[in-house]
Amino acid sequence: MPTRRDILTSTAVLAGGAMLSRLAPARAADTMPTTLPIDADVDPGVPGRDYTPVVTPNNVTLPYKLVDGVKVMHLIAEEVDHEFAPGLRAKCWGYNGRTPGPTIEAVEGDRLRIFVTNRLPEPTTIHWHGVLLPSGMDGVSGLTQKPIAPGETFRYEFTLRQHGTQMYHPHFDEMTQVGLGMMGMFIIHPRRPEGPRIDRDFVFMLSEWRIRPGTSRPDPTEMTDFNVLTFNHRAYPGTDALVARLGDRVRMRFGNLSAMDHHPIHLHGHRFKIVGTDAGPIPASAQWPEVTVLVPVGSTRAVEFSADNSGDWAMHCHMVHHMMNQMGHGLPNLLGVNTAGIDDKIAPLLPSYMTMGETGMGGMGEMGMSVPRNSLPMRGGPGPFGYIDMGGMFTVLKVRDGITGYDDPGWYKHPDGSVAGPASVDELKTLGLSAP
Ligand SMILES: [Cu+2]
Repeated sequence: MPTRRDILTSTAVLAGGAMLSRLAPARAADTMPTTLPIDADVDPGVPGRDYTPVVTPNNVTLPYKLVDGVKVMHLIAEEVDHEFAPGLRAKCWGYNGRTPGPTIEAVEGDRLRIFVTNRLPEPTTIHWHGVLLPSGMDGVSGLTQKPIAPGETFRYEFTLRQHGTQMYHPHFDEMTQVGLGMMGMFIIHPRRPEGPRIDRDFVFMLSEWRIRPGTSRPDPTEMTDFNVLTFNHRAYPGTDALVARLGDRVRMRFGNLSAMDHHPIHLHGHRFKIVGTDAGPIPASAQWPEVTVLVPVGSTRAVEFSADNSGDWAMHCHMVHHMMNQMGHGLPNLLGVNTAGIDDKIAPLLPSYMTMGETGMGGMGEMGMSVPRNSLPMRGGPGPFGYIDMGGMFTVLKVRDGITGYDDPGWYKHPDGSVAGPASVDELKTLGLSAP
């Protein structure tokens, strides 16, 4: 039976800081998500022994060096020539030659010493989003530290006393630096894992960009009209396929450092539970089932599910404008317009002109319509049944029996009779349904 005090305490936790301080000051520390006493002295966590390492599609994990029991890491802030998908490259800012930066991975109780070298043309800092640490390590320029000038290297050092899905990004000229790609994921494994063992643990950073077709510099001042939407800064068809063995227990962690938009990430063929935020794990009794997880700006969400359904399963942001690539934006609306004769009249002025969109915009990606150099067509890429009509924040989860690695197994071979196809007029007539 819960006591009255327990009930008051849990109510206070739900209601936030004000209630907390009035009703349960002594329990405040208990609300931190940790399986480890804050002052515990433990050995550095070892990959494979203490945790199953995460996989960041299209990206890597930051290496560390062990020095006197401290995990030493090095991030170099610099300009990066980044490919969003075959056909589109841009000058972005990132870390260690890539954007987003490498995923930081460690274990609750680890002590980290992270050196940050600035090779940008302006100052920077790194803020460790959601990580509980001393105020002076929080990386807010002007408030908790001096900015790191070009050419300087700063040292950050702190002990991890929580676990969960965190992020890192600058807190200096945020609009420019985050808008140009300076961000990364920061995964902290529990010292004593609870719950079912996770077989595959995928990490995604969600972000959005404005890159005018034909240009090669993202515009960080854009506030509304983003035209490149990315998983780990790649747009489909540039996103890695996600591979899982039938029956695997899969975790997916999403962080969102887009300038303006939340992203509802939808997975086909499976149901998952939302198991964590950037404040830590959600108790099993409070997890709820979903097929779409909304990842707000400046937040992380972790979901878990059993990959119990063989096939090729789309995973994408459900905002339809976020499944588009550059050339699909800002078009005139010609739906239902009688465009007969327009092409003939315009051809003498613009030889490559072709009116499009009067019957809908499906198929525009595969028309091979001419696009400016260094830009992506409206959407998609070739699939096993024709053209896949989605681009941007889109990828495919491939669930197969007997898979052992992460190599793309190719397209799913559907059992006979299990693929939707055209119905015959006879069949429709027999059922009394009107045929076209
Ligand atoms: Cu979205």
